[in-house]
Amino acid sequence: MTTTTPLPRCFLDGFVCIYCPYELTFCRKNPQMQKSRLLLVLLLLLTNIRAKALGDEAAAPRRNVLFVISDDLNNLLGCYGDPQVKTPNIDRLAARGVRFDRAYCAFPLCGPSRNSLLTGLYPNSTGIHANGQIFRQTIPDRLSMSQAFRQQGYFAARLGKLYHYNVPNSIGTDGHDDPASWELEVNPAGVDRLEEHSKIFSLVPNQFGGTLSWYASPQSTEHHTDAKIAQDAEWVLERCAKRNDRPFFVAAGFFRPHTPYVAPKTPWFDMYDVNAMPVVSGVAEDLADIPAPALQSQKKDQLEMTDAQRREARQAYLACISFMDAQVGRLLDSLDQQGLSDNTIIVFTSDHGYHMGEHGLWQKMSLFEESSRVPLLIVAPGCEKGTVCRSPVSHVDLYPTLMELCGLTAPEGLQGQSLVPMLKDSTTKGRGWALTQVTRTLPANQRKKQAENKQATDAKDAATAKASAAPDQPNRYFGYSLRTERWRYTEWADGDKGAELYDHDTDPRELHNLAEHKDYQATKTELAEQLHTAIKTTYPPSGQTPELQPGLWAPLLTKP
Ligand SMILES: [Ca+2]
Ligand SMILES: [Ca+2]
Repeated sequence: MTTTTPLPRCFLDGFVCIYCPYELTFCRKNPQMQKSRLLLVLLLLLTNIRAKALGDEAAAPRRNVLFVISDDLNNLLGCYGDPQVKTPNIDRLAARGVRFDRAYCAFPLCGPSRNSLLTGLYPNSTGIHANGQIFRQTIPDRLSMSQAFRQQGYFAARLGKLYHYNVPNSIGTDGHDDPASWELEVNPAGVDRLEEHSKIFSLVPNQFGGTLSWYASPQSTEHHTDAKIAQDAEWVLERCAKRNDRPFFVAAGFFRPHTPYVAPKTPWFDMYDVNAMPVVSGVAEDLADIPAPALQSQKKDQLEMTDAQRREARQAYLACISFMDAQVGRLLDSLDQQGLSDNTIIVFTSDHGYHMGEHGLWQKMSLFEESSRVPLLIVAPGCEKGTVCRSPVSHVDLYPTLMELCGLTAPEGLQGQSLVPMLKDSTTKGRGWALTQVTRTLPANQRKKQAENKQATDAKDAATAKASAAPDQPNRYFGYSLRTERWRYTEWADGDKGAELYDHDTDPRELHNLAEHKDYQATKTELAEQLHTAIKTTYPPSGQTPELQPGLWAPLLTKP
């Protein structure tokens, strides 16, 4: 009598698993079961892959953001081709990511620019066209960029100047900050603020913020405000690194190279030979074809500067850039040392550009290239490295870009484009233009006439009112400038007070205004149409710029 050993029962109750050695023989004897086995193997493989993918997703830490903004910094940087300035740290940052060659602010002044950048809305939608105001006074319910990060679980910290500050007097305070934007605010002040004001040279004695002023400080680097910001940022990043369950948005806002140009003499001023500093020439000839509003930011004390003073100002400005660059380097080193670099998006920019004597202009508040253009570097994991994107982009594009890079939900109504396609392929064209706007005031002798015109305008249908009119402030009007890959086209008061057209293919210094040239009228007409269409996108859906609500500056506290 023979006995047969019963086949062990499969734990899948009749179905066969490749991991089950007992059932393999049995299965092979049964074609029907073999078919089932194949199906099951496929199913298990798919399940396994899916489970692994989900596991990776759950295990992968969310991306962090280090957002670095400098104040009043133009594109005088090594990575943007300046042959004199020494910016090794910003240059190495550029080598790690995408350098945007045509990036522009929405408004060339601290307050309006920063409110625009940090809300992702143009100034016509924030209602902030001047310093000393914040969007909580006009659109209190909007989510600022870092607030949107906070609401989706991020830790958000601010070190130094993100929203507007009066520089230098507000250094060490919160300035015109938005408390709802941050969980932690750090406001260090160094000797440049606390001890050295009386020693600073200024074109107008005792005025430092809006006036060209400089000082080569004998105090060493670590005693200056921006170095303290970098030191405090290192401390914050060190603690962030220990909390890998919580992603961060750390924003560092350096005060230099804003006036007064104060930096340690050694090593920063010593890097630059004052006699080797160039002075802009040919200004008188250049001014002949520029409409008056384009030059309204000129100041008498700046026009009267000697060449020696112009050289000193430039030396001091470059010294401050190199000093600030070293502080950027500390932040990059800190990310590396804390093991955060692979998973942290880094943005570096400035709130607007800056003139160094071009067209007789210094500082900001012009619509020329030097004042409207900003440096913009973005380093993001998985994106291009060391490449240059030449498509025109705007500060308003940063908010949607960072939301997308971090996989967060952006609030409704952001007005910029995401730059993620350009970070993946720097030849992507995108929107094709960037728009910068500025305010101008009427000279006293034109104000009465303007008041009469306003009455006439009020009588018309609102739809026919001009886009540049500022009806609440009859003495004020706007200039708008559209930058495409090739052209800059600017209109003052819808062209009533002048227009400018510059061909960057042949005239990168914007010396030859082609707006009235007979050969360029078709180009001008085309760009004017594009400009007016672009201006419409800067308004909220209501079509009305929100007005300041008196007394409204309440922080909107949020979770976390
Ligand atoms: Ca500024
Ligand atoms: Ca000119």
